[in-house]
Amino acid sequence: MSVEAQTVIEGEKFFRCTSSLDCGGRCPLRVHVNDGVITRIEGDDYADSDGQLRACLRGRAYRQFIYHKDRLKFPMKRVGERGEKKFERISWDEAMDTIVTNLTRVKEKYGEKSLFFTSGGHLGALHTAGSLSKALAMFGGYTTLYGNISSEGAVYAVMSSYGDVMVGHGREDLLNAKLIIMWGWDPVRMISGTDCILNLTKAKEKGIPIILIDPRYTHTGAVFADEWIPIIPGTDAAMMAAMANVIVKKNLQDQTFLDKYTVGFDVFKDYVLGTDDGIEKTPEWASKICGVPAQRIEDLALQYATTKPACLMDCQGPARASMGEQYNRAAITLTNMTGNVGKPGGSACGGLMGIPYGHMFRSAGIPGMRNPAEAGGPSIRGTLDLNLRLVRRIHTNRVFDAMLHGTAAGYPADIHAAWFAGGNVMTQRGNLNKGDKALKSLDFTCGQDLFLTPTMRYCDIVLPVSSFAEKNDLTRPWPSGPYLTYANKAIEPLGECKTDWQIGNLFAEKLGINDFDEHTEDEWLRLFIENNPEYKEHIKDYDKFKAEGIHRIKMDDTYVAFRKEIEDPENNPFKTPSGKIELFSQRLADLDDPKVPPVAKYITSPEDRNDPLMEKYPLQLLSPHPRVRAHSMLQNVAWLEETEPHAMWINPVDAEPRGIKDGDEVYVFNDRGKLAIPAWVTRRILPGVISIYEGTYFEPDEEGICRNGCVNVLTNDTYSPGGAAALKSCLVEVSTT
Ligand SMILES: Nc1nc2c(c(=O)[nH]1)N[C@H]1C(S)=C(S)[C@@H](COP(=O)(O)OP(=O)(O)OC[C@H]3O[C@@H](n4cnc5c(=O)[nH]c(N)nc54)[C@H](O)[C@@H]3O)O[C@H]1N2
Ligand SMILES: Nc1nc2c(c(=O)[nH]1)N[C@H]1C(S)=C(S)[C@@H](COP(=O)(O)OP(=O)(O)OC[C@H]3O[C@@H](n4cnc5c(=O)[nH]c(N)nc54)[C@H](O)[C@@H]3O)O[C@H]1N2
Ligand SMILES: [Mo]
Repeated sequence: MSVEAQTVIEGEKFFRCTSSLDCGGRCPLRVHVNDGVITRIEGDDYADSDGQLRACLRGRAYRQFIYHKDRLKFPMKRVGERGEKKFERISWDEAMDTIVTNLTRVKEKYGEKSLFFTSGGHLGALHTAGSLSKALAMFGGYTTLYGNISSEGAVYAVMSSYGDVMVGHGREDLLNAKLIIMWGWDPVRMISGTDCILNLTKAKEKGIPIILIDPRYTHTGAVFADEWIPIIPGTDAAMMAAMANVIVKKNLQDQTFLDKYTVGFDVFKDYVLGTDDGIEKTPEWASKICGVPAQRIEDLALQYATTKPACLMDCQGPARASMGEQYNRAAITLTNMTGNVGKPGGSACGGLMGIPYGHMFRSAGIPGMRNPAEAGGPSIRGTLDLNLRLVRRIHTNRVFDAMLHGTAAGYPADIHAAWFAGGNVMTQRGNLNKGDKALKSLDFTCGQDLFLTPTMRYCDIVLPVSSFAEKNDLTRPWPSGPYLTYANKAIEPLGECKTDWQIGNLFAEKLGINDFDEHTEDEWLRLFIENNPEYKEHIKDYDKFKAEGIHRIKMDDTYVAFRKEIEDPENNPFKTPSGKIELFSQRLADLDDPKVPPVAKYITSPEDRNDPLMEKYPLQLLSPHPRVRAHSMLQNVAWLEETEPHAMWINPVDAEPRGIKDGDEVYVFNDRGKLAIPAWVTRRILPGVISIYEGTYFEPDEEGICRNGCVNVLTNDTYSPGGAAALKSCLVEVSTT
């Protein structure tokens, strides 16, 4: 422990830490340690309470996570069937030897592409699977995933429109808005940056009108919204097109802005007026699709177009659907029509909401190494053609299908072995019953985690990983800053746990690679700061940064996406081919595919309400992120579970005819799977829609029913034409038997 620990209570030290989980925020924590054991975890003590970055209930419960009785402490080998929980303790030597022997065997028999590798779980700089991916590249290479399961729809929308992903504003900018529309955005639950809720609270106190558009009356809606407009999932682009229609008909669009900064608005105008396809996108037209009364659509359009500046907050979740990117593309079009881009109090839309400072997209880490298994073939740089992007990689929501069907089905490889270095695919990807077959079909599997997750249960060798409190690292604010964090090691690793970095090094050592790791932990972390422009600009004194655990970046003005592009367009073109914001994208037009229209459009898609499958499975299933977990992490932490037991949201209109009463255990099913879960009968969800939070472990019983309510036994393992994982496009039925 190199940082000078501070003493507040006799015999007790505290360490300045943060988590590194994929949790929606990044909170300073004070981890109190007595005799090598964590006794308490407290939040930020920054003197200026307005600038405090306060941890949510999850951060406050980390002690039960770190010391959970189910923590893995030793390497293990599987002694039962894949998927069962039967394992035996082995030594690190035996574990690593088994891995090397089997991977070598598979590589020699089937080639390097037959090894699948994926990582995740730790949003830090050093203790990630960086060293392991480097060692695997030296070993010969591997096949991996393409696409961000969180935000690929949003990424597609912003890259085609703006050519850039930095589309967020500093959270304090919410106070500059005269109207806030939360369109599928629920930050009370998903956090959206640790400084978000304080600023939203201030916006509310300031009297700024706040409107929620969501199929669910969310926690954010309940606390902050003046009005909830429920909407049928997957139809946002229709309602947005109708708002655009109203704005155009009243000539309320900011034509000067559109002419100066954008291209192709006329093509979108032809779409909303129906001059191109004969269907005018009126509020009446949209109302039949999205379920929102026509008058309400018209009034909102007028309010939005005449209130300046107005902040339209779209997000990533609604875009995780079979035509998801159109929601973000349409939101981008609306915010441009009203001239709200690049301006304080406005928004660029696009669902990513990141700002550059401390943003997870800007990483520091061990320099990577080219993966030889991906060599050759066409360059995919800059292309929006998803098929091209998938030439060498497997779509992130298609991993199981690729394992089962391989090159015969057009995938880049036939997978025979897999290494899961973090991430929990057997809970967090669509269609887990297919996953069960896929993982059972492999020759060899291994992985590392803090827990015996469902994914680890399918591994032949399982390695135990240290938690964030057991290592020093730079951690990344999610999704925005403006601050940088350092998580200090507070305790020694539990049992024989190692970090991913150490595991990568050990694997390289076993392979006989000499001088693989050039630096110690402390040297690496110092180097990351020296070599990364973002850190280097702000961190002048490493030791001070380490001791304080956080560096708050003083900003002259709040960060506003594209401010300089709008204020000084001559010198700051957008990074699109035209140098302007592309409401019409020629790159998309060139693809000549009706499913990737060059302007935003409402298009029906599989497993929305137009699908004939509705007759068999008449309910749309949403699976938002859980308030009491970070995906599948913080599973079984009693303090958290107690605050919100796992349950399915269902409207009384759907519950009554099915004989479902509040608290009843019900079955939810479709052709992909079946789960059991208690029902929460509530008017907080639109009729025809149910909701189950993602992230409870996949625990099928002997009949294949997941009695732990893991929603991904039901979801699709497909993706949209723009690459969004289609997890929210899912039709089901519910019954009591
Ligand atoms: N139905 C449905 N499914 C979804 C979503 C949805 O909205 N609906 N959302 C999707 C989204 S946005 C995401 S980001 C994904 C998340 O999907 P994953 O990243 O696969 O899920 P996590 O539960 O975050 O898994 C992280 C795992 O890493 C482990 N871990 C933590 N720290 C470390 C470490 O330092 N090293 C290692 N080796 N392991 C570590 C944790 O114990 C945990 O098991 O889920 C997706 N799945
Ligand atoms: N507590 C907690 N916070 C988290 C996470 C976590 O696991 N737990 N995960 C983090 C991660 S990795 C990510 S990517 C983000 C995810 O953030 P998001 O992806 O935005 O969150 P989701 O929970 O998927 O959904 C947001 C809202 O969209 C609504 N919604 C769903 N479908 C539609 C639709 O068709 N139209 C409209 N208008 N609304 C719809 C849902 O009801 C929900 O309220 O959250 C982060 N924050
Ligand atoms: Mo995510």
